[in-house]
Amino acid sequence: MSILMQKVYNSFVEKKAKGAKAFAVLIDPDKVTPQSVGALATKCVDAKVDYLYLGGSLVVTEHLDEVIQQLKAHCDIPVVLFPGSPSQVSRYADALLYLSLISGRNPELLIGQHVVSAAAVKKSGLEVMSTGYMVVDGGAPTTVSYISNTAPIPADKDDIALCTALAGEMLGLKLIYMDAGSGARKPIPESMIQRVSSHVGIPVIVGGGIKDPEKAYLNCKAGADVIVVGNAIEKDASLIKEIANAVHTSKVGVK
Ligand code: 1GP
Repeated sequence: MSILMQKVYNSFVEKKAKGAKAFAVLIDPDKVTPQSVGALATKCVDAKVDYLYLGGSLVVTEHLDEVIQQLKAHCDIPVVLFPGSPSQVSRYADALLYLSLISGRNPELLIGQHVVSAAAVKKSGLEVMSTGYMVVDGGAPTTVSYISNTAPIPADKDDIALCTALAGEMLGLKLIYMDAGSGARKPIPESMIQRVSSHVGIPVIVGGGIKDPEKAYLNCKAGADVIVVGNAIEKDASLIKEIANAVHTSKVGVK
């Protein structure tokens, strides 16, 4: 794929180069309807949200295409797929986080499902962003650790996280996603974010259990380039604006 076609990835890299931080709202397709997402999109535009992530470990509804089409009808925010399985690929999105679960040792999620879905992904024409997906212990078993059948990285093992991310980067992955899992009791510790982001050059996405603007701000100051929030926003949509402001004011060089 040519550089021009890597529009979404280039936006990650450009923001990182400027020290600007990005905010991604995670939408679980099972928790919205094509009719309800328009209002959510409007709120995200108003808050200057940078990306809309779509996906979940388990998606049981079948309206993903329609949900994305409705989002696109209401806003220009890039829609990025964050799929829990190959069935969650939609050609209507702008880009795909092509996740390899590098914190785990389940070959299916490291390469197996990628092989099975490779032809369909290629045919979709989606911008593919290879991503080292690292699940970190969030204090309680999460859907992602159960479904993936892998052990998360212990939250106090910063060096394991660092070496995992370094290996991912050296293997050629373009993004690192550190995830404590949706609804995690404890978000990723700042010390781990700091350790990873100070040693890898590729953008670092952080999510899982972030519930307030303060935590988002601290995560950015620790080195996260993109903050992802899903659950907390589902409960209180006013957080979209508050967290977006916190993320955007945490730009490197601004106290
Ligand atoms: C989960 O990182 C995302 O994969 C977001 O988590 O839903 O807890 O915000 P939350």
